[in-house]
Amino acid sequence: MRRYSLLVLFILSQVMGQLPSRGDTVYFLVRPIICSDSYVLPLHNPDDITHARDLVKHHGVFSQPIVVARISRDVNGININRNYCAHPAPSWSWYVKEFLGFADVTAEVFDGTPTQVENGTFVGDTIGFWTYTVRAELGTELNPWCEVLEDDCVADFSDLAILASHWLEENCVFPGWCGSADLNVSGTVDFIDFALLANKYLADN
Ligand SMILES: [Ca+2]
Ligand SMILES: [Ca+2]
Repeated sequence: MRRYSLLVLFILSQVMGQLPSRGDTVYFLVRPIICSDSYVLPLHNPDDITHARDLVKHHGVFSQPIVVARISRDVNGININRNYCAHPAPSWSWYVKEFLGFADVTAEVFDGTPTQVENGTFVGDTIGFWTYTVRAELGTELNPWCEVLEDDCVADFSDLAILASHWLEENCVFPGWCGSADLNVSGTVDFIDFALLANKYLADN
C-alpha cells in the first residue's frame, strides 16, 4: 500500500512538474523600437523568463532577440493579448498560444507585424517578427478587464449600460469592438458577452 501511495505521488509530481502553474506565468510586451503596435507574450519557463528580462535590460540589443511563437485566432473569453502601444489597449482577435523559442533570425515567411495578423495580411500560425523584441515586463497579474471596463477594473452597472447600448450590434472590429462591448472579440455583441460580464460582476461584487 505504501509503495502504491509513493508511486501515485511520484506520478502526480511528474505531471504537475510539466504543467505551468498559474503563478509561474510572466507576461512580456513584444514591440519594435518605436511603439507602433505590440503583442503580449506569456512565458512559463524560468530560462525563457531570464532571457526575456535580459532583452528588456539591454533594450533589445542582445542575443536571440526575435520571439518565435505559435498563435491562435480562436479567442475564448476575454483576450489577454492587447495592443499596449495604444491607450486604452485594444484587444487583438488572436493571441500567443505557444512560445517556441528565441532566435537570431527567422525565415521570411514568419516576418510580419501584429497589425498584419489582425488585418489578415499575415496568414500563418507561427510568428517570428524581425523588428520586434521583448521591450517590457508586464508582470504576473495582467488583468485585461481593466482595459475593457468603464473607469476601473470592476464590473458594475455602467459597464452593463455600455453593453446594453451596443446590444446585438454586428461587424464589431479592431480596435473599437463596438465600444468594447464585444468582450470576446467575436464580431457581435450577444449573450456570450453578457455571460462574460455577468461572471465578472459576480466575481467583483
Ligand atoms: Ca466599471
Ligand atoms: Ca461577442
